[in-house]
Amino acid sequence: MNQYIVMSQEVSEALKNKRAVVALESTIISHGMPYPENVKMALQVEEIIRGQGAVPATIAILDGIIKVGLSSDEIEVLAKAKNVYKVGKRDFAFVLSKKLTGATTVSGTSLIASMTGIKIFATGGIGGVHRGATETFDISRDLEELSLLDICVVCAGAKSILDLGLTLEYLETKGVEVIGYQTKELPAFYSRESGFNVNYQLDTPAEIASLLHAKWSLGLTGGVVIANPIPKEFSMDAKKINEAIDQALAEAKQKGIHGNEVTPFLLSKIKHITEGTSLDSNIELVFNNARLAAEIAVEYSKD
Ligand code: PSU
Ligand code: MN
Repeated sequence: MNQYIVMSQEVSEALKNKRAVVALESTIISHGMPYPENVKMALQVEEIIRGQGAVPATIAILDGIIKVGLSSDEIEVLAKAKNVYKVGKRDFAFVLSKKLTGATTVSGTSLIASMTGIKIFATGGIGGVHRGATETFDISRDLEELSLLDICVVCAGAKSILDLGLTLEYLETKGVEVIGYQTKELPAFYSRESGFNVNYQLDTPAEIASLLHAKWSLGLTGGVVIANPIPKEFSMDAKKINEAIDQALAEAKQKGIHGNEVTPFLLSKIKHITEGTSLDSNIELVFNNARLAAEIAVEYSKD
């Protein structure tokens, strides 16, 4: 397809046979979680997707090659590697031409998924408009790419390290619908409540697949966000997690953290402040999203 892209046999056969495939990002592995929890999470997510009858396609760049569908060994290598680039659109050309290793963000993964014909994507949380963006201009590339590419991203909403209200406004401007899975309220990643509403509620994977067919068959290009609340038993107290987020934000500001280092910095601080409980919740919500994404992919591949 292109000298820089190599697809695993499993993914390439699944796509050829029009079977359900779910794309998975790799920044969550290299920049979002510590080793060895990251490897365990990544391998288990793939098993959950296979268990639903779909094929997982974890996407990352290894030594200058974009891999679509990593082997277990490759996941291990990526999870342990140092100096892994965090790759969105502006980073691909540099990392590829220098034969470096990179983990793709939601936006970077969506770009490659789109090139290879994968439409359903599971992750933890998407990037968005950061708090204070009116000063910093910090708006994740994720939102822009979602506005351009035909991709359905299943996430647990967005964390309140972001300005959720502005993130919803931005998505509205760009024509990206935010669908709540069995909820009217936008979930806030670690907790099920944010105080904001989604655009529409849908209650089954089949209804979501049918929305995707309606949108894309009409040529309405662009993404769809499926906001899937963290299961109750793993959700965190909103007040407690928001205090941790505020503390992490203050520290980032004081240290002058900026650019693409902001999100990884905040994630690791929050984990530290919550003594690891945020990491457990984070892993569980990713499993929950992988399951739903696989169910949607299976329904979507039916017609
Ligand atoms: N949110 C999380 N975990 C993550 C990320 C976001 O809970 O690992 C990652 C995703 O890869 C997302 C990226 O695409 O951070 C957004 O980074 P930025 O804010 O720099 O655009
Ligand atoms: Mn940013």
